[in-house]
Amino acid sequence: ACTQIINDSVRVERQDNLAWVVLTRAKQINAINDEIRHGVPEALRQLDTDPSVQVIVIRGDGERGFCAGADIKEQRPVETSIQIRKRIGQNRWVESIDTIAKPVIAAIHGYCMGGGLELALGCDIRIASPDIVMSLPETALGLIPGGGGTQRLPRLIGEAKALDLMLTGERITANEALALGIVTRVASSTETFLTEVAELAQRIAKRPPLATEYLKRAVKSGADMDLRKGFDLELDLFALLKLSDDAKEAAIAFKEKREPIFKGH
Ligand code: CO8
Repeated sequence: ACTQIINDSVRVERQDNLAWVVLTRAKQINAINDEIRHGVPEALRQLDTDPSVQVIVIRGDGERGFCAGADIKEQRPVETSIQIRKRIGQNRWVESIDTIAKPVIAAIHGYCMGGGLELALGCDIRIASPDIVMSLPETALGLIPGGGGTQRLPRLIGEAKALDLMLTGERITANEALALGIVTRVASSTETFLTEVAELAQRIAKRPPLATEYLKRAVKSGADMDLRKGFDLELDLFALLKLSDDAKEAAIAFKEKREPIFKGH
C-alpha cells in the first residue's frame, strides 16, 4: 500500500485496486475545514482517471468518528449572505461524488454528524461500524443542512422520516440507521469493520469496471429523469455493454467453467 498526502486534512491510501480517501483531522473528529472541502474532490478527481483504481472508499481517521460535521470553531472574515452563497455554491464538493464514474463507499464509524452525514449521503453506498452515532443537528445551531441533506435524506428514506430526524436532531444508532435504510450494512464488530469494508469494496472491484460504471450512471442519471426516459437510458447503456469484450469474456468463462479475466472494455 502507498500513501499520498493531498493536504494536511486529506490523504489517499492505495490497497490493490481500492483507494481510501481518508479525512485526517482525528483530533477534531474530522470536522470539515477548507482543506477537506477542496482536498476530497481533488482526490476523487485524480482517482477517477486512474485506471489502477476500481473502487473508492471515504473514511475518517482516528477512533472518534467518521466526521463531526462542519468545523464550528472555524474563523472566517465577515461575509455577506451573497458571499457565503457564492463561496459554497462554487465549491459543491459533496456533489462532485455524483459525477465520479467509479463507485464511492462511505465507511462510517463513530460520530457521523451534520455535514459529515451529508458527505456520507453523497456517497453511493454506506457501511457502518456498530459504534456509529448519527445525527443532523443543524437546526440546534440555527442552521439547516447545507451539503445536500435536506434533498438527499427525504429521497433516500422518505419525507416524514427525514423531517423527523432533521427537526429533532435525534441521534440514531447503527441498527436504527440500517432499519431506516441510511446504511445498507453494519459490520459485525468495530475491530473487523475496516476489513469488512475492504472485503465489500473488493467484491465490487472484481467485477468488470465498465458494467460498474454504467450501473452507477444509469441509477444516478435516472434519478433526475422521468421513468420512460430512464428506461431508454438503461437500454442504451445495456446495449453498449452487451457488445463489450468483458461481457463476451464473462459469457465464455461461464461456459468454460473458469474465472473470467476482465480488461475494462
Ligand atoms: N467543529 C469543530 N470542532 C469540533 C467539532 C465540530 N463540528 N466536533 C468536535 N470538535 C472538536 C471539539 O471541539 C474537541 O476539540 P478540543 O479537544 O480542542 O476541545 C474535539 O473535537 C473532541 O470533541 P469533544 O470534546 O466535543 O468530544 P465529545 O465526545 O464530548 O463530543 C460530539 C463529541 C458529540 C461529536 C461533539 O463534539 C459535538 O457535538 N460536535 C459538534 C457536532 C455538530 O453539531 N456538528 C454539526 C455542525 S453544523 C454542520 O455540519 C452544517 C453543515 C453545513 C454544510 C457542510 C457541507 C457538507
